Amino acid sequence: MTVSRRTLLGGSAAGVVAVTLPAQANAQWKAAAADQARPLLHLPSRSKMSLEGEWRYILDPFDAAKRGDNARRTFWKNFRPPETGPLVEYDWSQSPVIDLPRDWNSHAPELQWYDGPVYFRRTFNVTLVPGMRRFLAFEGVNYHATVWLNAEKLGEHEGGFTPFAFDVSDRLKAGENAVVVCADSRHHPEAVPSDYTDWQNYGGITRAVWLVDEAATRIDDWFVRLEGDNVVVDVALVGPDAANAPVRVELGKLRLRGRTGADGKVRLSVRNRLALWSPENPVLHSFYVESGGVSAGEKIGLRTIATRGRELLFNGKPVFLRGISLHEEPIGPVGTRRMREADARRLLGEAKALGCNFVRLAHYPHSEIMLRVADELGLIVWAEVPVYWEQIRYESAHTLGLARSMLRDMILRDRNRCSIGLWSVANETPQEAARTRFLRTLIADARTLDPTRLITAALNKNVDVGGAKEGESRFAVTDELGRDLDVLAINQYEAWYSKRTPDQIDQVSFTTPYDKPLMFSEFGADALARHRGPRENLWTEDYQAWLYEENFKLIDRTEGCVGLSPWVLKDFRSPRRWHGRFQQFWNRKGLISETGVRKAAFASLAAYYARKAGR
Ligand code: GCB
Repeated sequence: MTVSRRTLLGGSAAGVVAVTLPAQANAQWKAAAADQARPLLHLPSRSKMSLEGEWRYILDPFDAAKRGDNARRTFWKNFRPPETGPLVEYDWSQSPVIDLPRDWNSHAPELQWYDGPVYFRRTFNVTLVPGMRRFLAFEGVNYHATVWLNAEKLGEHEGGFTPFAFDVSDRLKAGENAVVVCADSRHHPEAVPSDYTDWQNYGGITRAVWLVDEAATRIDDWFVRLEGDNVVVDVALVGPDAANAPVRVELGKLRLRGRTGADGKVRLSVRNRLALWSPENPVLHSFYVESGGVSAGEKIGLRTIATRGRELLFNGKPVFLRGISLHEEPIGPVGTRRMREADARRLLGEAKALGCNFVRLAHYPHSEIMLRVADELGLIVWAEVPVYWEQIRYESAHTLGLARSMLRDMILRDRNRCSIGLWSVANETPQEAARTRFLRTLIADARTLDPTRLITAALNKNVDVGGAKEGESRFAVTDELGRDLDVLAINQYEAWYSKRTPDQIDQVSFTTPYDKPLMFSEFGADALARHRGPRENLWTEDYQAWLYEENFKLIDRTEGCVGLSPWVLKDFRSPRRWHGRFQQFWNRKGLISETGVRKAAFASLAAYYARKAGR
């Protein structure tokens, strides 16, 4: 299959260059997915050196370097010939500098719309310690990464939002080492998501890079959760002494001990005597695990989430999810995917100011720091993989393999975060057999990896819901996938993408034959901050607030509605939002502008949530 993509260089029409890429690139990506680099879990708890800071970069818009081994352009080899030759057409020491991690789009104006391969390089110094294992760990590279260490290829990874790592123990040299990463932001038709989304495809090494130090036998994984009245802890060791090893765990005042089996794994369990985590009381306990002199620790909370008929139960009690959806994009005048802890705190702080007890982290696994801050602040989280819209190739084995690896790596990374309540397998996907088979595979995987969370998906909006046509007002959520989900969720844009006006939302109803809870995972309208009424005028704050008020009534009269996460907390970058006055490549459905100006609907939602919380 040929991948045909347009690569834009420069923001002006004069600077636009159209490039058609060879089939080769897609073939490489496909090979990579089968043999994807896997993550090293629990990075925050490991001993490591940061590789953030200055890297150099080379743009390769024609994908020249991968078109065949040609010494003139094999960037990963860092040839530095004398001036007499041979000829080499790059020189890393003269290439521009970028401060990583970050997307390249916000780094320089001429890169705002660049979609293609970029090579990054930096050096770092290492002291070799006999017996120590070393890993080069990436928290996220969008979209496809190829990595070389000291000119040797380590491997590849496809998927922009999940971590991966390489064991480099036998490849590091004492002294200076050089890492080169090719980050290619292009999405081929079998990618996840596909090449068509409603958000900016921020390219680059967008999340942290680490050199991790580990003992020969390491604590590879742990999974702490509440099952019935018991705290259950799985621990997995990897290395020469992993079998039959003593394991000691502390969680708050609880003490657990055991020995691993021949596979290096052990399951420990003790009756719970610790306080439960909740949005009202987000209590976290100190977790500590030790084996053979190697230890790790973090903060972990305990809670349960379940359904009972149309009810949603949190720690055994009915809960109403007062939520908001958000993208991983910090508040600030320039759209970026550079999420630092302070950015996560500011974004989630706005959700708290709304009175939320819930956030939908759309439409892909967010940076791990978001989950850790949500744990601390007491926000229940919906986490999602980017199986987005009908453009996904549901019949492709490659695409399914990719989606499964993303779901797996997201769940393994985040299942110890007590904030996670719901795993979502998709957003607005067509009701057809291939898609349903595809999503059922993901749901089965999610249940195996984490039986303690509920599974959901944002189902199709408006006219597609239950086959209802434009103009109809009674929508039945009958999607076959509903059989497999724990919680049904609907995206609906009444009075924005439908012909109705907000006051006509009172004609609309949503029902479902499934005896399951139902959520409104999206609704909303674009509004330019500080652009005011009359409320009948599209794009005004007043129209948006009016639409919210009418939706609250719909929600209150919908049987089995257990919550909402309107679209969206903050205006976000989207290349398909062209309106020159109101949008300028921002999706304006935010309750706050990109710089943090609160729109009128912010106060409407905050007042509604105060009522819902009985305040
Ligand atoms: C949706 C999508 C979301 C879009 C939103 C919109 O249904 O799930 O990704 O950004 O609509 O603004 O149209």
